[in-house]
Amino acid sequence: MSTVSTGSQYGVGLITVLVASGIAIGYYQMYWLPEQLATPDVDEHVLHPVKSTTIEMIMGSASADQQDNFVPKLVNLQLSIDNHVIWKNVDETAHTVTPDHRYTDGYSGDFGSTGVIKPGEEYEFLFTEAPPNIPVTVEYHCQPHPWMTGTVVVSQARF
Ligand SMILES: [Cu+2]
Repeated sequence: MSTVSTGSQYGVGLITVLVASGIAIGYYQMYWLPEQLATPDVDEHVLHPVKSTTIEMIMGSASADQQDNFVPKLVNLQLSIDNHVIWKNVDETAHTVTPDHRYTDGYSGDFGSTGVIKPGEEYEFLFTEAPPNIPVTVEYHCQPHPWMTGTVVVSQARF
C-alpha cells in the first residue's frame, strides 16, 4: 500500500518537472530567442550619442515657392556622436518624414514617421548602422509636400 502511494508521488513529481521544463523551453523558443535574434548588439555609445541632431520643418514649408523647408537639408551624422535625430515641426502645417526608398535600421526598425507630424510635434529616429568607410545615405521627403526633401548621411565616427 505504501509502495503504491510512494510510486504515485514520484509520478506527480516527474510530471511537475516535465511540465515546468516544457514551459521553460517554450518560453525560450517563443519569446527569449526571437528577441535576442531580432535586436542586434549595439555599442552603448551608439545607443547614447554625445548629442542629438535637430532638423526643423520651418515656417512656410508647405509652400512650393519657399526654397528652405527641412533645415538643415543635409546632415552628416557620426555614430556615437550625433546619430540621434529629431525632426521638429515649427510650422503651422502638418508634415511627414517619409523615406524615398524604404530604409530599415537593425535596431530602430523602419525609418519614417507614422502618419503626420503636427505643428509643435516632433519625430525622432536613432540611426545605429553604417559599414566601415561606407556612409549610408538616406533620402526623405514630405508626403503632402513632395518638394520638401532632405538627406541624412550616416558614417562611423573617426577618432
Ligand atoms: Cu510637408
